[in-house]
Amino acid sequence: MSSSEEKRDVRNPILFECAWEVANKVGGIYTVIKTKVPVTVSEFGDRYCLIGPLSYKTAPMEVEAEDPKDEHLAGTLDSMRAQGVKALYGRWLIEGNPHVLLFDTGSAYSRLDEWKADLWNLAGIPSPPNDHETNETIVFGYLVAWFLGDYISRQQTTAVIAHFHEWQAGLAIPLCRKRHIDVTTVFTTHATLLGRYLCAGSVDFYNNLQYFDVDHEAGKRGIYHRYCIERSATHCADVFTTVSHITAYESEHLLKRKPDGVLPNGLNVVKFQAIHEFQNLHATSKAKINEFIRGHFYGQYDFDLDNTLYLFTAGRYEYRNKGVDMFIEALARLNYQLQKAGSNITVVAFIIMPATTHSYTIEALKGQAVTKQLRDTVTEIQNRIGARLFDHAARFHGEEKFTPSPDDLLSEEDQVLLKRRIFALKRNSLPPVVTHNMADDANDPILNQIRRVKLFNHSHDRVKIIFHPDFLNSNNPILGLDYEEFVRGCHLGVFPSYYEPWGYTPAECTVMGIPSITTNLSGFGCFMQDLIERPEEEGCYIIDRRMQSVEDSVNQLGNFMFQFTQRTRRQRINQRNRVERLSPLLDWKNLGIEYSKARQLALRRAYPDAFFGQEREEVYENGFGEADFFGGGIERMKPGSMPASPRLRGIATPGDLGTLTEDMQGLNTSDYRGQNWHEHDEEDSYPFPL
Ligand code: G6P
Ligand code: 1S3
Repeated sequence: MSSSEEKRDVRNPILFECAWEVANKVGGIYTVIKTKVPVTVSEFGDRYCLIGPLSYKTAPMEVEAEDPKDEHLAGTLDSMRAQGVKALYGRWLIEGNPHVLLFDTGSAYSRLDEWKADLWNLAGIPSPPNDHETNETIVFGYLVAWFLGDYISRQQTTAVIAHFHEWQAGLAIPLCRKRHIDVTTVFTTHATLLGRYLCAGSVDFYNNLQYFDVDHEAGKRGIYHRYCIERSATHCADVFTTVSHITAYESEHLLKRKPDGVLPNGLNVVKFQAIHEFQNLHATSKAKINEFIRGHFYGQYDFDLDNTLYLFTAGRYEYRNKGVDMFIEALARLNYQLQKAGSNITVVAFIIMPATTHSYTIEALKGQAVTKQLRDTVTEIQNRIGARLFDHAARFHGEEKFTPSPDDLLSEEDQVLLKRRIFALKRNSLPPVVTHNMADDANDPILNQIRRVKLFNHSHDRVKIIFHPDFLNSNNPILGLDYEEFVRGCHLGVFPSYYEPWGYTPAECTVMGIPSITTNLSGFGCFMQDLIERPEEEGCYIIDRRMQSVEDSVNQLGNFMFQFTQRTRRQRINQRNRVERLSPLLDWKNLGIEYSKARQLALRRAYPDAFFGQEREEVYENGFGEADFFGGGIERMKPGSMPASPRLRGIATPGDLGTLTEDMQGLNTSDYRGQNWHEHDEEDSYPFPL
């Protein structure tokens, strides 16, 4: 997008990374951005600045205000502020401490109509009046384009890369293109709008991807205008990328542009000094979950916590897309299998998915309260018994045998007190399936499915269910753990997603050493399958949801879970060790290079002249310090370097999985990794009801 006369220096470019979830947690993109910051800062230092929306609720906790040191940036902000735009510039208080610029969209709403008209004239993108999310997207997009345009006019010597994530931050891309702003752009999509909507319905998505009439489908769902924004960002970006091969395939068909490459999502993997520290953390966190379970099942706490396994699923409440339907169905079958086998194992399955609720149920609160009272009473009595025992012992002079009777130690009053606490534990109802009062209990898909399969936490059920329809945090009066602590305390994460461009939940399990189940329809599942020869041996189970019937997939999931219940403690400990050893595969220190490649490609496309002639070598060396990226982590993963190392496919490393080269331009569908991406040659008819 550069004008060839201008000679911007491409060797030390400036990077703006723009996303709706910068310092503003909504979902997975927040994790991508936040965990990637340390590697990006190590590459760009002060030349890196994130751009996001200003939320007055969260910003004070996330950002420390600061004056910009870059005079051009300061000039641009002054000029925008003079025209009424409110913005916060400072440091994001996370590891890496990056510069961050947050725009208050509210301060520019007076221009919304003007900008909507401009968007229509410029790009033919309509914008209906009452779509708040789209209005936010438009205001934010115009503010970012305004900022970049002004900044570029002041700073004329250095190349600027603007990297945008997802359609909500992507509108600035077509604006930059139309206004000939001299920046080079990268657009990364983390899902497609249509994909998410279509999968949530009842279409056979993956077998029909190439047949969808995209405009019609978007229109039918009332998202045509959003789709237009997404598609224009996709097509106007210098470089278009996504997070997995499966979403690359989807993007090609639904957004009509083949991605230039895949940038897999990483995590900021922190290694403990002591190698088994994560095992200790499992034991401590599990003890906290045990406490909760004693309370929740009061009056029916008739199973052995030493033989209890904690399974969980978590994520955005997308019932079908996240595979909760399949999880509950498989749990019902597991219940039957365990009962039939006469197993002494109890499985407690947690579903952690935020929904609209009216606080906790009385029953859930009562369970924790009565067990707490019992514990307090036992502690008091224990102290009194101790005092009496001490007294007896102090007065003992060896005349006879020292045998204080129980009656001497446990007074009648104590016995009455204890009985009262025990009576308080009696209950006439079953331990609740859900911890909160649901806003729409009767129509809640998760509750209805639980009702259908009759998993009601009966005493004879070997599988118990607890649906916690809210995020976890350590101040929670019921399940007082934050998410990470909770995951560490569980035994197995289960994520049988149908639509999952990446899927951070199983990836997070992996780096915490917790085994997980995912599917070959999730970006993460395919990534692991591509890298590891037998992922299930490494505690990374992958259900086939692509090549077999739903019935077979449910059975496969049920069998994986049943096999898991058959493992001994020793086997579980070993498996956790193996899982944890996969974490370098997911470390940004190894995966960050894919982002570097995308940025280099963007520079090359925008400033091709700068890559020829004498400076060429220098640019490449600076841009691709591969040796720096592939440091210790990958060394650890070399096949054969340790006896119990996972068997990686060939010499594959995460870097090898990245696809970003100019060659990708000629890519066709069969180039996607993963198995059997069928192209149907003939389009007979529209394959599902219109
Ligand atoms: C960790 C701890 C062990 C504990 C074990 C329980 O490995 O270091 O002390 O026995 O967890 O494992 P489990 O799979 O039964 O929760
Ligand atoms: C998306 O968030 P989601 O849960 O709506 O982006 C995430 C980050 O790339 C990804 O992990 C997830 O699969 C997508 O679906």
